Amino acid sequence: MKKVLSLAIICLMAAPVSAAVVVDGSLVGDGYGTALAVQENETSFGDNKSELNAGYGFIDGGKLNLFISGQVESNFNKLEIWIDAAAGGQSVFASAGNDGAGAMDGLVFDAAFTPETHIIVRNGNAGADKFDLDFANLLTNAVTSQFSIFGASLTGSGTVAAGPATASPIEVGYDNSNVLGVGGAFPGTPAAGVAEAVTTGLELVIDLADLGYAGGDIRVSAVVNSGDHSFASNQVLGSLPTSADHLAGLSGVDFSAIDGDQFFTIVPEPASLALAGLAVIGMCCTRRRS
Ligand SMILES: [Ca+2]
Ligand SMILES: [Ca+2]
Ligand SMILES: [Ca+2]
Ligand SMILES: [Ca+2]
Repeated sequence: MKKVLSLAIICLMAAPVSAAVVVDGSLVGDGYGTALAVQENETSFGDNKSELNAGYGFIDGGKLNLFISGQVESNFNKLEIWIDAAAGGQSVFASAGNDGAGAMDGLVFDAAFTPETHIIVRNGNAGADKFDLDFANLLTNAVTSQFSIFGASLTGSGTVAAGPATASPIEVGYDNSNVLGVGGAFPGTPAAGVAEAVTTGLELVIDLADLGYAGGDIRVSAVVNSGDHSFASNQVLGSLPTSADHLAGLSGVDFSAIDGDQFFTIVPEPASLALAGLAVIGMCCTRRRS
């Protein structure tokens, strides 16, 4: 028993501290770790208006925690996020029909990226400030939409209620105060380290079941697009090669023909593995007592 307890203690010590994430649009203190994708292009959609500096994420407690540093302009430009969390999915984008996303139909993903989920984030003023999110299940074409997540504000913390595409709420935090990161001198290459210096942006906590997750890695792709989804910037994570211009219409883009991965990969953390190990140890202890 003493040896078992020692093993358990070692596992706990080895695991990263898994304090509750504060879903506020800041990655400070939440244990996101190092960036999984870093922007290699000065933004073509305006310095500190629309820029995707870096991507972060981890899987914990039955949730995907996702953080994209930077911001999307408050003119209803779109932040497109695709998530590949399961077998199957789309190699070529075919939208669920929400929000005019069909303008991107025909976008070819990297060969190793087959999303089941498409998320649209948008913010601006339509009588009042608002921040909206759509979550589309690309396998069923069900869509969960939530308008004015932060009330009459562009930023804050809030929740997307469960809906046709989601059995659980999505937690959302957004902070658009970034003045660091990549600049606007496109096409061009940002100075080393500037993208990783940004600590604010979009933060999402999504239930794994709503992603169809059954284990393994989760892959994420993000692009800043125009308000009608028809003219994309050069802000993509994983990054486009350096000195990229606007992608323009995504319906004519083939990410598999562009160098590098236009997605990034979230690998289950050692913490999850340690907890799984503890569960096994717990089962052993139970058996011994019985
Ligand atoms: Ca946070
Ligand atoms: Ca897939
Ligand atoms: Ca900037
Ligand atoms: Ca590629």
